[in-house]
Amino acid sequence: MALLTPEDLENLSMQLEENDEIARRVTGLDIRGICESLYGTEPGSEKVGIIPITAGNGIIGNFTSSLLYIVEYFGFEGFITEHPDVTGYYEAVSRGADIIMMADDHIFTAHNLRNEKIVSNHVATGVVYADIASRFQEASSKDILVIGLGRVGYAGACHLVNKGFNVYACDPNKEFLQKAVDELGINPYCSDDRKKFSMVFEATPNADTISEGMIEERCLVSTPGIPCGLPPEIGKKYRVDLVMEPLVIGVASMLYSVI
Ligand code: 2YG
Ligand code: MG
Repeated sequence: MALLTPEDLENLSMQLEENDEIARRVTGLDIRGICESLYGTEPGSEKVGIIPITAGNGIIGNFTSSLLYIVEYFGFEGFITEHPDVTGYYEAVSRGADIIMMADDHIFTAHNLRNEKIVSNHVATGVVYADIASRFQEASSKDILVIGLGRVGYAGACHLVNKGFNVYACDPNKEFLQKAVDELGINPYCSDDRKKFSMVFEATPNADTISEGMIEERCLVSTPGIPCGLPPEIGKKYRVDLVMEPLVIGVASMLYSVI
C-alpha cells in the first residue's frame, strides 16, 4: 500500500461528513453506528496516546494530528506525545494512556494496554469497509465481490464469509487467490464470468480496477484504496454509491475493535 501524503489528510472533517451521509443513506447507519454494531463496543473513558514515529520514511505531516481529531470525534480522550519513537512510548505510558496508536511504514497499530487487544490498520480497515459493502440495503442478492486479496482484502473477505455472504473475489496474484479459495472457500471471480454485483468491496492500491462488466446499476462500492478503483465516468454512468475516505473509517474500526 502506498504511504499517505499530507494532502490526502486535508479536509478530513469534510470527507467524514460526506461519507457519514452516504453510509447513512445506503446502510441506515453512520460510521459510528456501523462500528458499534460491528464490534458491540462503545467508548468509555479510554485515553489514547498517539506516538509520532520517525522510522523509515519518517513523520507524515498531518498524520498524528488527524489521528487526534478522529480519536476525539469518536468520544475518546487523546494526546500526541511530545517526543517520537521509544521516548514517546515511555511518555505515553507514563501519562496514563490506555490505548497506544502508532505507525511506521509497514504497520499501523492500536494496542489496548488494559485488555491486551491489538489490531493492525490493515485488518480493521478490511473488516469495516467489507462490512459497509455488506450492509447495502438495496442489495439484489447475498453475492458480494472482493477486488484485491492483500492484507486488507483478505481480512474483509474473511469477515464476509463469516457473515454468511456469497463471496466472489479476484486478484492478479494467483497465490493470493488460491489461498483465499483454500482457506476461506471464496469463489474465484474472473471478468469473463459475466456476473454483475450490487455490492463491491475494493482493496487494491490501483486505479481502474472496477469495470462496467462487474457492476449493477446503483450498486455500492466500498473502498479504502487510494487511488480509487472506480473510474469516475463509470461511477456516474451506473449511478454508483461510493464510500471512500483515506483514514477516518479505518481508524474508527481500529479503536472500536480494541475496546
Ligand atoms: O508517525 C508518523 O507520522 C509516520 N511514521 C506514519 C506512517 C504511516 C504510514 N502508513 C500509511 O501511510 C498508510 N498505509 C496507513 C493506512 C491508513 C489508511 N488506510
Ligand atoms: Mg484502489
